[in-house]
Amino acid sequence: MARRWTNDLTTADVTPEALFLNRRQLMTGAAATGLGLTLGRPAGAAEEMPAPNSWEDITSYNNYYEFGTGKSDPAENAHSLITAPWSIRIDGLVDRPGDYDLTDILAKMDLEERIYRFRCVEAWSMVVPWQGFELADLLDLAGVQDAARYVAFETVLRPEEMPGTRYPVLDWPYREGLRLDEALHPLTIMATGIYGKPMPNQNGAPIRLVVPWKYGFKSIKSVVRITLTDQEPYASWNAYNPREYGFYSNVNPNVDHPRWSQATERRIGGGLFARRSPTLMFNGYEDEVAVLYEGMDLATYF
Ligand SMILES: Nc1nc2c(c(=O)[nH]1)N[C@H]1C(S)=C(S)[C@@H](COP(=O)(O)O)O[C@H]1N2
Ligand SMILES: [Mo]
Repeated sequence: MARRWTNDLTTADVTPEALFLNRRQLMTGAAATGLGLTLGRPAGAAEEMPAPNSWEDITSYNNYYEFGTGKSDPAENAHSLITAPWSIRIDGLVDRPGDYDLTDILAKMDLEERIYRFRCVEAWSMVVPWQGFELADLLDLAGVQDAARYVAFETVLRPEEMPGTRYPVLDWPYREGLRLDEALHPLTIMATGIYGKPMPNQNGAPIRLVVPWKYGFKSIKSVVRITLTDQEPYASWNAYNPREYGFYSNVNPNVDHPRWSQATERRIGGGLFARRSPTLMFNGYEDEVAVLYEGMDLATYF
């Protein structure tokens, strides 16, 4: 069922992390923009893919509110999350509902590298070399029924291990949702690692969603439940403030957040005085995903 999508290049092909870091130091953070690097550029993609962010950037500047709201809180606190054993309950409109053990899931999946742009709604961005598999392949295990229209996701909730959840910052557990066609799109992955290493806890170990054309908060971490439904699912940020965080939250330079512009973004790792770069429609994945939204007013369904 999944239409396969593959990178034409992987980080292993072109820049082992250490080599890349070295290059970056040499380039004094003038940053790897505009150098014509074609890392992880999907065949036929219109936009150049900048070089991936460093391991340090990706694992020290995080949003994971279950461990605190500061960018360095997750790296400091998330070690307390116990990530094995782990299972995902898949239920709702599926033929084979149940608790799927992560080890059993991984035995059936082909892990591949996906180097994706990652754009937070707060207007910062990174490029991340994920490892993972297509969500469509996981949903196939459970057998999606014809009546399903949406997919709901839930993060684990363990207040003893997740200090941030002792405060009502969000209506825990963190929840997100996708339309079924978005969930089945070959760019949508479940990621289990970064830079070829197991997913760090602060990035959503042991398994998290990655939807590269949507604002980062849609990419829910440490997933323990996936429910197929015929109703638009509850989504934590959307419920918190529907005017600011739409259900769709597709990256769109033409639809501003009520409190800031989305036309440009700040690339993490570019240094304090890094120039802002233009935000790309659908975060640079317009050729792949625009078809999902044909005929929809993207300012209304933001
Ligand atoms: N469970 C959970 N998932 C989450 C978040 C969170 O706070 N809790 N933050 C989201 C936001 S706002 C962003 S930008 C990304 C950050 O992912 P990263 O830390 O791996 O860069 O995770 C998203 N997934
Ligand atoms: Mo975000």
